[in-house]
Amino acid sequence: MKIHLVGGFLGSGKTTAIGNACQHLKQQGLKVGVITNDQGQYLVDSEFLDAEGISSAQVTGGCFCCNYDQLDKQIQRMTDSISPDVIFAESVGSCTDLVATVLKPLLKFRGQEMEGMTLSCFVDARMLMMHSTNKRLPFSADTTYIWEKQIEEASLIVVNKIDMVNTSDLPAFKQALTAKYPDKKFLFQNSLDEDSVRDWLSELSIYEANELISLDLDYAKYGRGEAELAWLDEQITIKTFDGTAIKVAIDFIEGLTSGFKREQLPIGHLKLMITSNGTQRKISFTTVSSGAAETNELKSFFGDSNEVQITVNARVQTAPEVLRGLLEVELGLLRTTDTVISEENIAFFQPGFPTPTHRITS
Ligand SMILES: Nc1nc2c(ncn2[C@@H]2O[C@H](COP(=O)(O)OP(=O)(O)OP(=O)(O)O)[C@@H](O)[C@H]2O)c(=O)[nH]1
Ligand SMILES: [Mg+2]
Repeated sequence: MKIHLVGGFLGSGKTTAIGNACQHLKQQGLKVGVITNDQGQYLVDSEFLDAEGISSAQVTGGCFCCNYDQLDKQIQRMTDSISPDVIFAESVGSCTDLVATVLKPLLKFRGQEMEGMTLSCFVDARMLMMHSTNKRLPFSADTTYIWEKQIEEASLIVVNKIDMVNTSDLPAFKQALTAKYPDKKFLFQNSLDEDSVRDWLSELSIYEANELISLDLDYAKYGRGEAELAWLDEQITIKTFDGTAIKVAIDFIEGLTSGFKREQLPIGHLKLMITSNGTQRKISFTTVSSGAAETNELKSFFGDSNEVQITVNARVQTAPEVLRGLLEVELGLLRTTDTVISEENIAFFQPGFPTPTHRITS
């Protein structure tokens, strides 16, 4: 069994790439599993992988490093149940220090039974381009510190969403990256494209992460950067009597994202899994990706419907109460005698200070 640890910032495209990589490996007859990870309990990433028919397990309530025993248990369970050839473990997008707190502990405690481990760091090409031209990223200094440290600790960097970058800017961008990070391997990827994901898999098949060096990390700064991004997860049910439940869902999504814009709140990642008429669709928003086109397609994708379920996972740079307040206001505006909206499993909080179970610095 090989474990591919996949890190990188919120919304950079980790789950998308993992999903496509799993489909490809399955077609080759390999057994694959994915371990998802996030702050809350009801994870859109797990629902997405289930919908794709990919075996997954989840580590909830905080990152792999602070819940190492849960991660270890899920690896064991997956090994016992499906005996996978490959496991992808996707860490929380605001997490760093993976070499010292996840990779080295796994190599130490599970090295015997593994054929190897890799670490990839995903980064949104547009954010990396901003950074490489000395522009400020749309997050606080402490959150930007996490983003920078994620890149620093990995030697394989997947520069994702390359399709969103102007091709004429690419040569200078690539040159700037090589000059700044001469020791890193960069893959320029579009994770929506199968061929592109196949190149990543080829790289993973020859790459070993054993030589990686643990980060020198200011935990106080890291903790502040984590805490500045509030978490919210909940499940919403919209019921109507005239087939307009999808329209109400679209109004909710548009209202919520306009609210974030109006209040100038940087979106780490807003993920929504929408279920109706026996089918599902995930849509996503980050500060650099509007998701508006995907929202517009929902009406034609689902058609008329009287019931819609939405799982919301949000990571936004604000106080948790503000995040929850915006959501409550939007839902309140949409409730009428003919539109019944209920909410379940609501959780919103500031992620706790990172306290890894293990930290191997040697
Ligand atoms: N255009 C384009 N969109 C992409 C690409 N990769 C991912 N996306 C989109 O980016 C959004 C976020 O992707 P995810 O795979 O959920 O990102 P993630 O890194 O797993 O996010 P977190 O788990 O929240 O950290 C989704 O809407 C994807 O469809 C890509 O290469 N190109
Ligand atoms: Mg993900």
